[in-house]
Amino acid sequence: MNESNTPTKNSGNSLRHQPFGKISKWHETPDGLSGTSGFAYFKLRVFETGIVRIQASRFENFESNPYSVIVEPNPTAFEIQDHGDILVLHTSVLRVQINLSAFSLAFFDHQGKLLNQDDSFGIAWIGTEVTAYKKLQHKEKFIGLGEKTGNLNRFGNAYTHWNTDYFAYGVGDDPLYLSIPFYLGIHDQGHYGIYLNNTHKSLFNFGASNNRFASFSAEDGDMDYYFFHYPSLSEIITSYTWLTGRMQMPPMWALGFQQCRYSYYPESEVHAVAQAFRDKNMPADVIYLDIHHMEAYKVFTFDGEKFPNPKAMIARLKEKGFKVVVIMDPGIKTDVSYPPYQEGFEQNLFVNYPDGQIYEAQVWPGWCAFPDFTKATTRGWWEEKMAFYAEAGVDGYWTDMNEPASWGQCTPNLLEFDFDGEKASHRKARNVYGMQMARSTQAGALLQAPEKRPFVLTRSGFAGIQRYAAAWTGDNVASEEHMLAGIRLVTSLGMSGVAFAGYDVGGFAGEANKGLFARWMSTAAFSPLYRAHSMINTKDAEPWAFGEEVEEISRNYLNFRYSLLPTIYSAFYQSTQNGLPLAASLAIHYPQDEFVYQTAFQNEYLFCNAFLVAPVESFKEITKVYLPTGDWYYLYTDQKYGGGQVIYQECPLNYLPVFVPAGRIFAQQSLTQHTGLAHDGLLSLHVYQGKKGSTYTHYEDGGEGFDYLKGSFFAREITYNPELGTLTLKQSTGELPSHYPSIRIYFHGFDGLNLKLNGLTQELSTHSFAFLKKLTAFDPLPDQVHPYFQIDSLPYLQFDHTPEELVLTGLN
Ligand code: NBV
Repeated sequence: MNESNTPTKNSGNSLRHQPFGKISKWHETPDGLSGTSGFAYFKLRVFETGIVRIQASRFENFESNPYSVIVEPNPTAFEIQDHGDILVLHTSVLRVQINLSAFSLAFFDHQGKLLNQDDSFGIAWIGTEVTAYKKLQHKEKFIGLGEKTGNLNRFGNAYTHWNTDYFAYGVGDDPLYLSIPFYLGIHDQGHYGIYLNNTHKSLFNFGASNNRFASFSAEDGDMDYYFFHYPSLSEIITSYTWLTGRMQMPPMWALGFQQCRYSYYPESEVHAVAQAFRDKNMPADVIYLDIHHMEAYKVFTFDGEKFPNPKAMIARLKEKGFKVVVIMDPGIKTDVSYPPYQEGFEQNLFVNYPDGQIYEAQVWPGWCAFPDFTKATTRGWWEEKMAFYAEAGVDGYWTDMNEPASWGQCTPNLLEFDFDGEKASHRKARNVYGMQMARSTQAGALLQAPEKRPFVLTRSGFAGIQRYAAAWTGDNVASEEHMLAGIRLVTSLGMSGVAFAGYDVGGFAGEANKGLFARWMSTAAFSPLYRAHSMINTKDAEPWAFGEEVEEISRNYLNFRYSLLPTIYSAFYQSTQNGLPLAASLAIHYPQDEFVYQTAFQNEYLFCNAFLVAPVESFKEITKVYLPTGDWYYLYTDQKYGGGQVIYQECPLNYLPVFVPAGRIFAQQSLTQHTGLAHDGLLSLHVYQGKKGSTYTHYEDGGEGFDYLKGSFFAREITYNPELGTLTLKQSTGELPSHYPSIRIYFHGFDGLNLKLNGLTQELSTHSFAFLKKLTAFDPLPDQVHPYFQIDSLPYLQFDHTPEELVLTGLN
């Protein structure tokens, strides 16, 4: 090292720590500033008032990731003050202090509170590995980082991003299938978000094996991260999804129940399972075809024996109201008589070795070549090939094994990927491979059926995957701890931009016992993706396969899920607009509340902003629930609890602990057996008395297709204002009439109501009301094992659901 502590390109041992060094030159740019130490280069760019991008490179030409960020900087007012050794960049919400003597950064909010600060190591290299070192703040907590196992608070742990096929992973294992290098930091002084925009293998250390720093490193490429600060964590997630995109509105059917199995075959079994849902009055919308639908596991084929007439089969399933989703694996069998292989070979669509030879590895079909989904021509070809499924009537696609996985699980690093013209080795391309497969699959679905909303479910992905697909958490295990871990995976994905996510209900590997399956079905009714799945050579795992008791509990929660479709659909629409999670860890809403991070409470989350779900193992009869500040209603009885306390809640198998925040509103409709059937036209709104009100934005459209983008929707804000004692249904927007000509409002927790609707006095009715049905009195189970709850004399009011503003007064 020379005197100024600045290594030059030729100095020192590049395999030792090499800091960025003192800034010798800098200048203002249209959106920030850039400069150099002679050893390395930096850029700071203001993307938005609360988003600054920091890039540091050993080279003048900065490297990037063309796949995740989809926006350019938004011209935003900022100011740079030059204090000699220190520069200060201000926006209206953020202040970045840049220490020029060592290129170290500190981030403050507009009140001057320190949010995040570089350790004196700043940004530094060891060989090609680049790391940003951040001082640990007092009691700092770290949440998010996508599909990561472990605790909600990631402090004290380290995590790797390297998409990995991990059958029957343990609840602390890492890495898994999908990587999102975005996390939220929370401490006494405030909170922030950091997204590392580098696709190489990366490592996030939140104070593991050291007490000095939190750091994030990429094996190669540049340091390229976005720093976020806004007054709330929700706003940070909204801005992260502004940057990397949001999910598109899925078809309504994808919100229904989805039944999967590795694998249902032959055709008669698929029909039998679908029919059983109908015969047993258990609502469901989707059935999956796993790898046995193919001939010798070759994608774009059907096994002629097991599925002699897929088109007719799918048509029959459609008549029963079932959509069909097929699995698609990337591996293309290297069989010269197999057209996809021939075409890929001739058109150079596969991943190659540097000498041009096609890379082969073994997967289900045997030796396979792998489409290079980072190549535009490959994606275009795949999209065309999907005509095969579209012609058969397939409705959705399930992209599996797209880490990519192969036997041996060690894809060689020298492989070459097109990387959309930039060319990259496997080291840089691996983490985006699955995402590009999902992208191509979504585009293919759209190409083949332009009038339909694509549904793609992916196992692998990277930052931005939410634009293309929903995600599921891969090969989990049938155990109580996996059920709870799945919730944390889904809420972590949710705070990392992937709102539409779920886990295999019942557990993929192994076999659930009765209780576990029942609890899993009830819990997952409050999961954005509601899908059951199980492994080959295990016992049947459909919701009726565990006996009558489990069947009735499952039916109750399936029914509840379907009755909630107006709420869930509206929440999905909101999430397409703001990127917020549908299953939101309590940490998102109560980041400063220490209780929400405790092991006993870390699984609690808010579903669709209306239900606090307190997941609990199936064998527990009583559980501790933490209710944050505010008042809460136990869903099934309307019993009211004050917040900021731990309560003991009984949790018999037929009642999952669920609470409604005081002041909230949600909507129900009549039960249908699948989303393609018409409900009875009555929208039931449930309003919960509270000191703080809320707005429920009710949203409807055709449930399919894209007319909603041209105005064919019905939306209205419904606001409960406790100070004024009003419930206002604002004038609706959109060109579609509501599907609900009548509206009924249930008033929970109100006393002595004296209501007027648009000035006219109203007579209230009452009846006893239950969200779930009474279970059969299974002999010899006494009632207290399966209690039955209902709300006596619940007041309600019913009137015509007209589009004009409707104001109810007297909700005091
Ligand atoms: O295609 C079979 C399975 C699938 O059912 C599962 O959901 C995937 O995660 N697939 C993995 C292949 C290997 C399973 C052992």
